[in-house]
Amino acid sequence: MTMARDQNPFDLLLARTAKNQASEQGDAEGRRGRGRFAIHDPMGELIHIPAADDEDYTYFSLRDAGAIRQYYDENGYVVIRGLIPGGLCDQALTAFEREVKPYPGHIYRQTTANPERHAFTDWGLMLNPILNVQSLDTRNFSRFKEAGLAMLTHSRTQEAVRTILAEPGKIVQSMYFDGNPATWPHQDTYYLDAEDIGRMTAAWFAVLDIAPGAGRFFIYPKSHRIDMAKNGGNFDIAFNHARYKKLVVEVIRNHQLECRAPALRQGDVLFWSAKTIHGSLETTQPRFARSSFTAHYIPSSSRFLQYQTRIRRLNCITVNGMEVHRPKDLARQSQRAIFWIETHYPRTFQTVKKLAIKAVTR
Ligand SMILES: O=C(O)CCC(=O)C(=O)O
Ligand SMILES: [Fe+2]
Repeated sequence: MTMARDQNPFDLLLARTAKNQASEQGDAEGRRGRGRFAIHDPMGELIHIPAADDEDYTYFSLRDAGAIRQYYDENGYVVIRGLIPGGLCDQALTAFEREVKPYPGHIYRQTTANPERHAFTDWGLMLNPILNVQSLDTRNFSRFKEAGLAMLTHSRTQEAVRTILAEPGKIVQSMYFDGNPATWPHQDTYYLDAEDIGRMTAAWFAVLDIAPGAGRFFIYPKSHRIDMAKNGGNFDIAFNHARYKKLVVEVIRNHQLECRAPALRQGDVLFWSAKTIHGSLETTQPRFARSSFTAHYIPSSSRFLQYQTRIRRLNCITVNGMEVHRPKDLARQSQRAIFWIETHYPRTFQTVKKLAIKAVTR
């Protein structure tokens, strides 16, 4: 799909920079051709993405509040450069190497939502992302958890979230990635959202400079405006998840959506909306980590919606003045007992869980 770039406030901003002195038309064409790194998009098409940020859009800094909001509303995502101080990113990396990587036990994981031990790539990267950094057992992961939460609730993060949501946000989920699971294209709203569907915003925190072939995060700009089937009935997550995945691919194809994978340097953060189709690209540079946190924020006045069907009660603590929901919080004895059953009787636990989810999404 060709974008109406000449009406885009972001393009106007770019046109003002010294780097972009060509005509509006020529400049837009030039930028589009400047991504030099060839890679396949999720549809198997060869695309070119920027290898580094000097080949990319300049995007925004935190002080551009009005432009951030406008670009986000229009495109369903926005990049804020240099949001998080590099020192804090380094602390998280060090804590990950010291506390998390050598840990031999089970941790809840993003892809399955089940407790699993680490799976490693041939290059020694942790392949199965961590789910809910805020619920990790502090006895084992205190530094990593602290550094992660410091980024996700940083005063600058809170300001960005407030700009996007037009009110303070609260965290309902988070993740941490080291190796690349190549996340298939999806919208988060199918799994979680604010009660007012589409209001949730999520953030991808680059903890180091992300190499173009390390599993870059991609988004399909403007896909947040497309209405898709809801979770439930023939598209329920428990028994028809594969059908939903296929639907997303069809929507991308039918609307001829453009896949973008911005170059993110350490401390840059990409925000996207609950309905924006996103995921991560294939790995073609397997030696490079794609160290990143993600966090999902709903407006603080909003209730939390799961599977587009049920309101979930939140179990919040306050970190740096921001509310953080802790699902399956391993600081609690009762949750540790469930965790024990999940790790010792995984099959039985999964069957019961599937049936319970079907019962609520029917
Ligand atoms: O970074 C990724 O691979 C996917 C992250 C994601 O889908 C999310 O946090 O919602
Ligand atoms: Fe997602």
